[in-house]
Amino acid sequence: MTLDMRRVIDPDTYFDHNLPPTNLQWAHDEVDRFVKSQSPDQRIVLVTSGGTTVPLENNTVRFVDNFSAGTRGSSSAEQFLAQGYAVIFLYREHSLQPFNRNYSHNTRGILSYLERTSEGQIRVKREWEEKMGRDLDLYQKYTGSKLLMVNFTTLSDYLFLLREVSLLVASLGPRVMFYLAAAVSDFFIPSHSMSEHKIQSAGGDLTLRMNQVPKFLRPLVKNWAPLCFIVSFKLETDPELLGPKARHALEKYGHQVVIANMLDTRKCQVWLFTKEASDPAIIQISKEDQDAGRDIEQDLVEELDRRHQQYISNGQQQ
Ligand code: PAZ
Repeated sequence: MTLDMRRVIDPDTYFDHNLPPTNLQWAHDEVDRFVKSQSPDQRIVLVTSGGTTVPLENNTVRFVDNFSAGTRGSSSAEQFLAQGYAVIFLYREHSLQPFNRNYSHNTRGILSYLERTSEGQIRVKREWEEKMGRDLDLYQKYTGSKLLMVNFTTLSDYLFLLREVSLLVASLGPRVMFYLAAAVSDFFIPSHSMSEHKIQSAGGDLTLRMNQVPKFLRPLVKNWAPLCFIVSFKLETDPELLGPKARHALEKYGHQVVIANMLDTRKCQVWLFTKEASDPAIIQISKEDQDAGRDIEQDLVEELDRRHQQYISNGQQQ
């Protein structure tokens, strides 16, 4: 399989040529209701999480996926809730979700947390009772009132939903944060260029031609939500590229923060780049803290919370 990634499309054209997701109207209504139900000074964060897929066929059997388990997004959503934010969680279907993440995607399987009592009832095993009880209480406390979950699968779903949510929250201005942790494909096949049905193998090798995905951070920052506090992520595997690419993104799009991370060390170290500081702030967490159950997202979200408060009180001057 070879990839040809040369053609560039602008963001508006993208929406004209790709189909919206089936949950777009539902998401519009739910986000609208959620936002209107918050108090006037409530801070809101849109957390995006998980990877987008890029279908190879309109009747999709095969797709290209983007790396992301959803750990960053789901753990961060929990921390934002703890900091008092209302959270819109835009996540890849079947990726990790806040509070559920501790039980849903490990090798054990949900049934291994349960047992049957001598009376025949099913209950949580004693060793998990305390932790599960805590997560259940938080999940029930926040769901609906402070946590709204909206799911996507494909790149196209994600982009339509991101635009929809952005336009709905934009009027709230600086008190809204965008925390764009989802891993979004850089390449795709437009709907009209895709095979309608399953690609057949009878023809031998497959050559794919993929277009470059338009850079949606630009319209997001400039047009969709210009007054909001926008945090994007940059993932690299080559350490030489990480700093320059994070800086380049800040200069090109003019938003507030780029969080840079390396694939191998993303759970223990991140760098925060801003326009104001010449060197990035480093947030890291020791192996001992990780083993004790502490996530780097706790420190990361606390730092962003501080910077967001500053941004609000500076009246967007940060
Ligand atoms: O979801 P996860 O915890 O496995 O990974 C998180 C991440 C590395 C996808 C995220 O921190 C990130 O960098 N997102 C942006 C990726 C990108 O550059 O498109």
